[in-house]
Amino acid sequence: HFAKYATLADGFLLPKDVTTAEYIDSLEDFEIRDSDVFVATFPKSGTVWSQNILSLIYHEGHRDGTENINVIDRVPWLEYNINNMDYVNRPSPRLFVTHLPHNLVPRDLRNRRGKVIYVARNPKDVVVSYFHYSRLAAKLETISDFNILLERFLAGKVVSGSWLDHIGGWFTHRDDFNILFLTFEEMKKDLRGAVLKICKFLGKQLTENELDTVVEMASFDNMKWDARANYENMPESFLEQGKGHFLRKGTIGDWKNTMTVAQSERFDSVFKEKMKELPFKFIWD
Ligand code: PPS
Repeated sequence: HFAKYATLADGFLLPKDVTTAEYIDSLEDFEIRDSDVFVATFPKSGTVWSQNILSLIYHEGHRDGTENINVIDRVPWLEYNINNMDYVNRPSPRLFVTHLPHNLVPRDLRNRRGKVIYVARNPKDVVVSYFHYSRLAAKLETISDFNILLERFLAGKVVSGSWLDHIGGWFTHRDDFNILFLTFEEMKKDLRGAVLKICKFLGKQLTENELDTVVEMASFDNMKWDARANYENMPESFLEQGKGHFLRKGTIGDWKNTMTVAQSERFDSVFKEKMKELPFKFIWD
């Protein structure tokens, strides 16, 4: 079943041919600068959205359209260096994104060097988004039966492992990091407020006009047609074009259109009690 994936310690699953366990091990010693900024997420939780926001905040050439650089090159994945960038010698401030659990990121980051923005999303919407995405993403196994995917998600057998362990790990160890927690739902309800929170956390002062531009350009409707941000430029070996859009719906509560009542109850029976330990206020409908 898992021919496409490799398993790391603690059951963390990753796509096999975009990285290796050895490379991820080596990240332990990757030197972090105080000016480094990381977006950390479980997949399908608002990663590309947050990458785009960071890119827009930091790069005037992105905001004013004078530079045509893909967001994935502005804010590359730490653990999947797909474009073979020289991460060590990148000029500051370096922006990165990661799906890694808290214990596998560079040691310096766990010692409060650099900054982390952790974005979490209602896990019912996460699993539904993952389900649809698995049809487009060449690196993921396509699972056409939602029930099978749901059971795997609940058992932590999807890429990046257990949602609960991921979010629980980052939250429990929050004092090891300079970290800001945000939810997809609060970004959706008040994007301007979320961008302001991010700017405050990063110590970045934008003018009102710049802020307006970031908010406008990071809206779903704008990103959907922005090739730099919507994965249109990803090679077919990553994303099979023509099968659907990476930016699919971008809403809160779409899980209801895929999950049956029985599946939702099954989800609750495994997750609800355990989720009470988390402080996140997800919106469920
Ligand atoms: S990945 O593959 O892990 O990087 O995916 P990720 O980017 O975390 O999640 C993809 C979902 O985020 C939605 N998205 C947005 N929603 C609202 N506004 C904006 N601007 C936005 N950008 C991305 C995207 O549509 C996916 O969610 P679903 O529910 O599938 O539409």
